[in-house]
Amino acid sequence: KPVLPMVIATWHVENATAKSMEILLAGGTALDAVEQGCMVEEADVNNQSVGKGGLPDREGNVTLDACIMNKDGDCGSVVYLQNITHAVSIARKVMEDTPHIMLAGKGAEQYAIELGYKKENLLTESSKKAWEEWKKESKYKPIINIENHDTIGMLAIDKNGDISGACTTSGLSYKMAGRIGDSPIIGSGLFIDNEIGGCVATGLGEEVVKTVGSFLVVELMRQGKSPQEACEEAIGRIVNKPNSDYKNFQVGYIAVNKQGETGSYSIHEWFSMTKFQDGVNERIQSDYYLR
Ligand code: SD4
Repeated sequence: KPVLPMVIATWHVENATAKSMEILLAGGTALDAVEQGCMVEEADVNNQSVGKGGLPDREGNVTLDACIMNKDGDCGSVVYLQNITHAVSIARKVMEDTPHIMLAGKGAEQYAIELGYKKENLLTESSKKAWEEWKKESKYKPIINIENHDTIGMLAIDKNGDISGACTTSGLSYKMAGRIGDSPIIGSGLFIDNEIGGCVATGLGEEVVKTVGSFLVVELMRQGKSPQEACEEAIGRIVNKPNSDYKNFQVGYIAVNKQGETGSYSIHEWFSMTKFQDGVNERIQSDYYLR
């Protein structure tokens, strides 16, 4: 029997998982838990891959992608959202209160403002400085594991055994204007099936989308694989592609099944998952392909 409630997240985000657990222990739903957990990182200006303080695109604009999915298989997402810190909350509102699943750019911002959110400048001094430094050479090359890869993805199971997930990011730093990654794409950056489990991705979004990574992991679990085996096979799909350039990019998956078992796997070293279960909030170093 799984120890519930529980929550896992990509990377080292113990404050975020602590917030989620607080909600879960107070009897909150997995959906509330993943939203509030993601919000912790969105508000943290020191996390330069998410929300406020995120690194900008090459024109200096911070643009956010986020999505959320609940136990009923409903989903909502925002892409290319500017000037609003809590992209994940707007994604949730898209899911719950609109006839749509995805809003982009100006429309997403307009919707947030209608909901009462205030416009904020998301470009902090330190992110602006980093961008100005980058502009000197303007070389676009995603850096494995470093600031480029701190997207937060969360999966939670509440005391009723129901699963929800969310994902939020400022995307790859210095991306082209208008670029959207995997994180707001249901099935790629995130997928939940309350009968089976959930998965969330981080890393180079383009490569995740090519294999519809999170959906793949959940489907592999449906076929009987453990979360760990499913994550490994999904990474295998990427690295075994003809001409895959995997030595030069990172992708990581974390997954949970209905039994509360978890898995995580990445291409390169240094990926990690934070797990809060049974009173322990811990960082778990992920196993990886390029040993
Ligand atoms: C993207 N998957 O936009 C995201 C980037 C990421 O930590 O994971 N950053 O492609």
